Amino acid sequence: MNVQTHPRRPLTESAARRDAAHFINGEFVYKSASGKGYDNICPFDGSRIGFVPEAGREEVDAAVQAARAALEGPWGQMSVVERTRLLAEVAAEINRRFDDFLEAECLDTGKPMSLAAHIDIPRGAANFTMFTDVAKTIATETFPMPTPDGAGALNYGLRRPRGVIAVISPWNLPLLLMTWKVGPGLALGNTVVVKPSESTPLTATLLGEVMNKVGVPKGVYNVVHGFGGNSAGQFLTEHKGVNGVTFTGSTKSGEQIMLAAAHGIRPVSLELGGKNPGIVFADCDMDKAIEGTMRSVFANCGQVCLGTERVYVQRPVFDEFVARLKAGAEGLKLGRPEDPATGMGPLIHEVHRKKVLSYYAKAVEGGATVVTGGGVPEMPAELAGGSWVQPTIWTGLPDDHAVVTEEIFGPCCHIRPFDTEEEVIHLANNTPYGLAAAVWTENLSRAHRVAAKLEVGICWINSWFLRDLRTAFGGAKASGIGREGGVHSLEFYTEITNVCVKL
Ligand code: NAD
Ligand code: 6OD
Repeated sequence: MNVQTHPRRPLTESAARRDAAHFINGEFVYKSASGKGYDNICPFDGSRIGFVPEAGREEVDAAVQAARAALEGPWGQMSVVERTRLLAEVAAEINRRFDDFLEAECLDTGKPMSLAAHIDIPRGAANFTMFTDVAKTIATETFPMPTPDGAGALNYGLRRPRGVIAVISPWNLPLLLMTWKVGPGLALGNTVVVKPSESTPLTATLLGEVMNKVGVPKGVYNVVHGFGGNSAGQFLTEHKGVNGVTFTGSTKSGEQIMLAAAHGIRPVSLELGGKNPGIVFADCDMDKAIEGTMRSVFANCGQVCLGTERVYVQRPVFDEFVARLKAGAEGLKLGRPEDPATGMGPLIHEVHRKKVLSYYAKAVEGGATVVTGGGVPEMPAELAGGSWVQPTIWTGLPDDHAVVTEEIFGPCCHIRPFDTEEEVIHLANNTPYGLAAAVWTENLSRAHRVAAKLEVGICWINSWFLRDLRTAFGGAKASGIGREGGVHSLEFYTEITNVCVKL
């Protein structure tokens, strides 16, 4: 992965501070026909980044029409080799403009540049190269069959692109999660209309420049900005010209999107929320467990769908674990994205901060022991307008308390002791969600045994957020429908036709 470490421009002077634009049929559109739009606000200091136009039905329709037309144009005629060569150019151009993407992403999200430089931007590029092999090596089944006349018949499967894909993405890892859909979608011959989160419009807009620069035909990649319900998101998912909707976001929005996609019987791929357990056995390597749990709880200010919010620690090591995680949390430096010493940034915006702080208050009302944090940190005057909260750890809440059962999406966790393997498996599975789990143990048999019993899409053993893009990714239960990644992406991004040839 391309990770650049040279000193960076201060974000106050960044050229990435600019208006966002829709990207429709290869053109940037800075104003919607309705004139509607809003200010993009920077989460670390509350400053104005620029204007974001809000798409109405007119812009959404233009984007979908452009994507439909592109299916019939040069894009539709391209061989898979030509298509994937072009996508490799997209990845290379993202890497050439690494700092532009990095600055745009950190302005929109407030996350530390050290984090985005290692995860968000390199993965944003890799998502365009990863699916090359999948697209080039599509295999389908063949069944010769006997027929009464003795001549027989031959069945074979043909995969074709699904068509126009609506990509609806969230604000926590904007470029990474958007390209995680756009990469396979395009590699497999579809065209896309992206609706990025209203809070993070910049990198999706910037990607339009990359598409034009490397010569991706117009209409293949389109972006419309705006909100979800009764705005660009809803108009897009309801549009009859869309053949499938792939969505990453909250379970509540996922339900609405599924309802919209039901009209016209369009397929959905849903990657939704979670309330992920971390399970620390007494036989773990404690250094690894602390390092991994520090990341899984506090990375990206706790705004990672795969993050740990419920930690279960076996009783003999409970006190040691709590003390060491507390020390780690208290050692995190909150600060500007450009500062290499910054370990944690702000939450995405004030509305989300209000939500997270409401859980901080509920924990105290519920009788939790606040091990550390629980409030708003004192920040220097230049950052006082940002959406900061303290990294927070609680113990002592009952299993049915809202803080233990509901997704908070902040830098916080509740830690509870347990005694037996059976008990902790029951506790971990006792949730409507089923996205991810992290298990910490040096006992190999236990690791395999527990992983097989956890009702989740992804179970990490002695690691967290270690991603091989060839593997199935998605959530069980209320955490999603479908799997993407590697060959699993074929299911959503292609349609299979069985050809039956009577010989
Ligand atoms: P969100 O559901 O509020 O919004 C996500 C996107 O959906 C945004 O672009 C939003 O505008 C759009 N949207 C909302 N309602 C819509 C509607 N009715 N029709 C069409 N579009 C609509 O989520 P968020 O607050 O941006 O992100 C945080 C949530 O996302 C958390 O719950 C987190 O767990 C989840 N998430 C899940 C994964 C995963 O891979 N499972 C990854 C990242 C985030
Ligand atoms: O790594 C990925 O492909 C992925 N979809 C990660 C999701 C992270 C959630 O915040």
